[in-house]
Amino acid sequence: MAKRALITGVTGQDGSYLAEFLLAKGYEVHGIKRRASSLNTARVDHIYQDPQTDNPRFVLHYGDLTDASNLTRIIAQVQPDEVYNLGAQSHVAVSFEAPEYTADVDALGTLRLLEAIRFLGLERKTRFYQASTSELYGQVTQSPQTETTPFHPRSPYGVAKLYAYWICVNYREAYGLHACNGILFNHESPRRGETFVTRKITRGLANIALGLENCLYMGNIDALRDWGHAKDYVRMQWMMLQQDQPEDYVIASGVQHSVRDFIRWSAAELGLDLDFTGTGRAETAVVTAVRSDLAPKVRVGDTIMRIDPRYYRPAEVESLLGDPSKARKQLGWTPQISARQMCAEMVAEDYRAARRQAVLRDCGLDLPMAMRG
Ligand code: NDP
Ligand code: GDR
Repeated sequence: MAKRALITGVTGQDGSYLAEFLLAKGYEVHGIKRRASSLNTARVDHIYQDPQTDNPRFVLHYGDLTDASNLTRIIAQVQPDEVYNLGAQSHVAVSFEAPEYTADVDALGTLRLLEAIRFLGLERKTRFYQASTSELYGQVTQSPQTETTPFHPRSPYGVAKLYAYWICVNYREAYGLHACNGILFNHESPRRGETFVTRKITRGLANIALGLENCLYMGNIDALRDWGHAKDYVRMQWMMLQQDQPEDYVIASGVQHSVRDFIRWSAAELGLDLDFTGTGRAETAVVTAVRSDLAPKVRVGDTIMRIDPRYYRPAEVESLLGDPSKARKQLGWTPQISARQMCAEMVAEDYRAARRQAVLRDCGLDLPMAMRG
């Protein structure tokens, strides 16, 4: 019989790639989506299966990580072999604005799922993956970070995820649950949410190239991150749950770059050379060469990036670099897509969307910003 997986956060970046991956492996995949006033399934619409006709292997359930009875009912109904807890208020900056909600979803939501598994007596059947994060390290004292590096989170998001990390370990130790933490470093893709830094840059610069925007406003571009591709990272989420022994693993590329580097790469994909001048809040990026016809609206001398302190965080995580040796040695995992290749893919996708938008504009059919793809 096909294995059954339940994914929270199935409508998000990772959830959509993981659902595709598990369907290709022959799984029956159940996902939890939130009720919203407008459609929020764009990332999984292409794998949607009509429940009327198809005897579907991909099934969506309405639910929310803040609702214990709902989660318990879904788990009782699905009887999953594997639960992937990817659902979260996942934006670090937003967690400073909504700390209590973030704790409810990211920390207590994890507890609710684990308790549902225990309450239903599924501890021996259901394996559990927890989406832990490099944000646990926060203010790092050791580089690169491994599974044994001490945690010092720097945001309500990081602190909530710290609770989730430990409650997962606790249910493993206390009840013998097969529960694993994947400590994942930043991973991106063309499906990344538009307000995370990589996507903000690739989308913003594609729009600037075609005259849909004038300037990118950024926060701390000195921040250093270890970026990988979401497709590589969801594969590892599944691999962890196939092990006989549940353990925690760092998943990272082992290479670090600055946000400034990412801006430079993205501009280069559009044929633009940049000069970064000034420091701190006065830093800008000015175009020094236009080397292709991809950016017909940009001129040498244009300032296409400025700093806006609104995007600074009350406490910043300046530098993260992961050491994925354990995952490589024990599971044979190696990432296949470099950060630079991923950046090229993201720019290409966002450029396609911007071109569609520019065509509409040129025909006098411009859409409001909020409705642009
Ligand atoms: P996204 O923000 O793209 O997706 C988050 C998902 O969680 C969405 O499906 C969202 O639903 C859902 N969600 C949010 N709140 C709730 C709630 N109250 N109840 C149920 N579902 C909810 O995140 P990613 O796909 O990038 O990340 C997946 C997980 O991995 C998250 O837990 C994140 O914290 C963690 N992580 C991510 C990393 C990264 O670099 N991407 C690195 C390390 C960890 P909706 O679509 O309706 O908003
Ligand atoms: P992060 O990702 O906080 O690492 O969390 P994000 O892309 O939001 O920020 C990365 C770094 O870029 C700096 N930065 C900006 N960030 C945003 N969003 N917008 C800006 O304008 C901007 N300018 C500079 C940030 O300050 C930060 O240093 C992501 C999320 O996916 C988490 O859910 C996940 O756990 C971690 O990655 C690993």
